[in-house]
Amino acid sequence: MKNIVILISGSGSNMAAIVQAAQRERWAEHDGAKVVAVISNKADARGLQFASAEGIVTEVLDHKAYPSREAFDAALAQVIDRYDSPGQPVLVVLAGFMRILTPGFVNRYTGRLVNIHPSLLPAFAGLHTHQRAIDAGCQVAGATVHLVTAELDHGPILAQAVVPILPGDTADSLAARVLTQEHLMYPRAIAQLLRQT
Ligand code: NHR
Ligand code: GAR
Repeated sequence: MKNIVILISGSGSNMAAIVQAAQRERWAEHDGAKVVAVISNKADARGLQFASAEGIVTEVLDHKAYPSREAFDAALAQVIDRYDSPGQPVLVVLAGFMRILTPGFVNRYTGRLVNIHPSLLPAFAGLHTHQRAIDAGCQVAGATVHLVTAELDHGPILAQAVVPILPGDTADSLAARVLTQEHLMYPRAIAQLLRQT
């Protein structure tokens, strides 16, 4: 079985979209793949309740409880590696995960660590992407699925979705329009990645 571990920090709607696609499209049967654990760096992440209700193992690792980024990432890797084996490397999916990961962590999971970023990369790497796209006068915005490398939001692009920026848009209204597309794109991109590996 190809184990999928999803890392979240908040509402986890992308995580839920992936879990639901896996059920609907029978990834276990057709791709031998399964979401086995959801890990959050925040105890109050709403997505944890959804995952538990689906019978998925949940784990909280509070980054504030660790003395350094390296220590947090080492603890994270230790949990993830419970689901890893030489023949069946675990796929690590960042879904609204808000902690920058150290090179040591990223290099451990090269080629099997993916993120969804709420902009059309390479435009607007980093935070506050929707407000920055509005302020720049962009007519379109969107989201990007990419492999994670040590350089933030710079890994190889796997998929992108575009939405219009409309007159009167706020960061919130634009974020909602982008998020709808994320929910369609991210499960598809992961399914494609599963079929390649
Ligand atoms: N780590 C690496 N090494 N490379 C990437 O491409 C990563 C990553 C970790 C997370 C997601 C990313 C996004 O899609 C991601 C990509 C958090 C921050 C950030 O500044 C930036 C980008 C992303 C995630 N985090 C602050 C920090 O100090 C904390 C911010 C907060 O807690 O609100 O880690 O946008
Ligand atoms: C999504 O829009 C995702 O692209 C973005 O946060 C939202 C998380 O929503 N990710 C980042 O900003 C990463 N820094 P979700 O928790 O409901 O999936």
